[in-house]
Amino acid sequence: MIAKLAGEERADALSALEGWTEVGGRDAITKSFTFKNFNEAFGFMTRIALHAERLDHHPEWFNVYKRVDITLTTHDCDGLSERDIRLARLIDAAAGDAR
Ligand code: H2B
Repeated sequence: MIAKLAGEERADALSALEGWTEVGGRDAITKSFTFKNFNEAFGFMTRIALHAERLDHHPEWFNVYKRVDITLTTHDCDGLSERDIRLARLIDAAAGDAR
């Protein structure tokens, strides 16, 4: 069973991420990305899908046209874990310049 992040470790991990905010009512983080067009948004999602499969850790996400909203949490511990932090970093790298 993967450990939930808590206390100082959790706070430090979250403060090292840029633009990710905590979700109200559940232990999860979220960030929205907007690209130039659908093609770029879908390419981004494809890059994330490859990371997700490799890490066996998957995002909750929602796409409309050029926007991708992503929520990260670890279902196996019902909260945030180191896996979410790792995937968030990879997602930020996969986003390139998009904000
Ligand atoms: N993704 C996320 N976000 N949380 C999990 O707990 C999780 C996952 N568990 N992807 C993995 C798959 C698990 O269900 C499989 C069986 O390893």
